[in-house]
Order: sequence, then structure tokens, then C-alpha cells
Amino acid sequence: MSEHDPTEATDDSAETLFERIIAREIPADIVHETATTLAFRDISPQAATHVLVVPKTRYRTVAELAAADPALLADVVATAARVAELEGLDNGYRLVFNTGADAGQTVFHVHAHVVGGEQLGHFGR
Ligand code: DGP
Repeated sequence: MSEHDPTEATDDSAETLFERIIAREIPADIVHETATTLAFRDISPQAATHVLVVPKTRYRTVAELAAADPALLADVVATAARVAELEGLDNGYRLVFNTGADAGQTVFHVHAHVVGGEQLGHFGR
């Protein structure tokens, strides 16, 4: 880990919740799946549509994923775009990768939030 990694202090030795969802060990409302990614509804939606997209291979953050496997990051983004199509988000959507504690990242298996289905406020605090 680089000394500048904002997630460095986090203990990520345990299997995360998302590995268990990918393995179908715990249920989730799955909306789309590809060979390399899985998309399922967020348990605590922040908008009319709120879907999480994860790579089936675990990386802790989007920066780690980008450095290790850029093609897999492209798969995540392509799946997010497909989810937006399937969910009818024709008027736009937001794609968010929370990274580290200050951003509120709670699950250290990289995930894209696909948020939309309504007019979103400007984000920040
Ligand atoms: P983040 O804060 O960026 O790490 O997002 C984690 C998201 O995961 C958060 O929006 C809530 C969601 N989440 C937490 N537990 C579960 C669960 O058991 N099932 C599903 N579908 N989503 C969950």
C-alpha cells in the first residue's frame, strides 16, 4: 500500500459482504450479471433507482482496480451503463465510487453506485 492510500488504515482481511452476495450465500435483488460483474439493488436506496455494480474479482477501491485490471474497470462501467438502460434512466444517472472513510466507503470491495430515476441534487456534504 502507498502511504497516500486513503483506505490504508482499514482492516480488510475479512471476506466482504459482496463476496457473499456474488457467491449467492446471502440474497440480493440482482438486476444484471455478466461473466465478470454483478449488479444488484442497494439495500438502502438513496434515490428512486440505486444499483450497485461490482467486479466478481475483489479489489478494495476503484484506484486499485484501475491499476491492476483496467479492462475489468471498463467492464464495471459498461455494466453500469447497461443497468441504466435496463432501468430506463434515459434522462441521466450518477455513477459514484466512494473511496475511503471520508467518502463513506463501508464495503472494501470496489462498487459503483448507479443512482438516478429522479432529479438529483448537487452532491457534496
Ligand atoms: P459504500 O458506502 O460506498 O461503501 O456503499 C455500500 C453500500 O452497500 C451502501 O449504499 C449500502 C449497501 N449495502 C450494505 N449492506 C448491503 C446488503 O446486505 N445488501 C445490499 N444489497 N446492499 C447493501
